[in-house]
Amino acid sequence: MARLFHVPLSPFCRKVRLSLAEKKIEVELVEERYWEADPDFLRRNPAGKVPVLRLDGIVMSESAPICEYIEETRPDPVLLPSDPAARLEVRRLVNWFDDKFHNEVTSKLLYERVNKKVMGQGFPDSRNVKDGAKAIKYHLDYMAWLLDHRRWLAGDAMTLADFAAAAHLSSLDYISDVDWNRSDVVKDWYAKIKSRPAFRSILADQVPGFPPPRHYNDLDF
Ligand SMILES: N[C@@H](CCC(=O)N[C@@H](CS)C(=O)NCC(=O)O)C(=O)O
Repeated sequence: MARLFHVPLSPFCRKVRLSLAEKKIEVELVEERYWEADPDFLRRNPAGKVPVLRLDGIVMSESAPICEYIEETRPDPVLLPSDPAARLEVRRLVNWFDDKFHNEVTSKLLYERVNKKVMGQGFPDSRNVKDGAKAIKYHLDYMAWLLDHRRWLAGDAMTLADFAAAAHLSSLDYISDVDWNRSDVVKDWYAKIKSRPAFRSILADQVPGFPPPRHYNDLDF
């Protein structure tokens, strides 16, 4: 069986979990406290980062190549279209969320509020939290603009771009940091993706010391 070394609220791990679940690949989840730098874990990924996936006898790291490997070996259902221009758009948006959104929002809110406490690194930096809360508004507005023009973020079909975005937003929703009233189209998109069977394991996550808000796993908000 596949084995994923992860932490529950990591958006990169969540994106891989969503890909695996959408393709109905059974996986054993192993929580990896990467900040404790366990030598066994560092052997699996010398970069010391999660996710790390063991699949087909291969130990893989870096969520984007992992998702593309899953796509290439298990193409059904399709999460990366075959048309080069459509693939480009999916990859652009995966990168948008995992780079820009991550740096401007996830690292400023989730890492300040949760990771610092879990890792014993002190209190949230209020400047960062303020910057993250400001930046998420602009990102939600950009998503709303995309969804005004398309059914899903990268086009007419659900793709890895939707999973990348949903992975970040679901982690932030766990700590009530998403204002779902800002845009109806974004809220509808999230309700649609959240109700997929692939999302179930993510909605069942529990981080000790951080109980999720009631709406977190409510499919109707
Ligand atoms: N580019 C990597 C980023 C993964 C990443 O930054 N994971 C975080 C947890 S959310 C981590 O392991 N950080 C440890 C570190 O940076 O030392 C990917 O897409 O997999």
